[in-house]
Amino acid sequence: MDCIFCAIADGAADARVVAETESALAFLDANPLAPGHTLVVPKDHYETLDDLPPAEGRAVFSLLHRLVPAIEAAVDADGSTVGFNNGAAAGQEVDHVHGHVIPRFAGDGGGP
Ligand code: DGP
Repeated sequence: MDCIFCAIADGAADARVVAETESALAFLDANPLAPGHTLVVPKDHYETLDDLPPAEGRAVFSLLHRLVPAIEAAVDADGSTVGFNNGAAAGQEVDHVHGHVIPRFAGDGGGP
């Protein structure tokens, strides 16, 4: 299977990794919508949230939960948009579940 996020999780492709647990990985988005835009993924391949087992979901959310305040502090953001594009109809372009953490700044328009 040809999956760029699996390649990043396996160390076969480069990424700016910001945090890692046994089953989840966080790295900077290659096309950031804001400074510090980070993706959080399960290390194993699941296409959408619908396929993600509960334990993997907890691992991803746990890492997201820990990282959001750290990312906001690192880039001096006022908040962040956190979300998943789940399925092609929602704009999911990489078929490996990933949560976006997009730092937001007062006056930047807000909202997803
Ligand atoms: P989505 O539309 O939700 O599937 O978002 C995919 C995101 O993944 C998009 O913001 C760009 C990012 N992305 C795509 N390819 C790569 C890559 O090879 N490396 C990194 N770091 N990010 C990538």
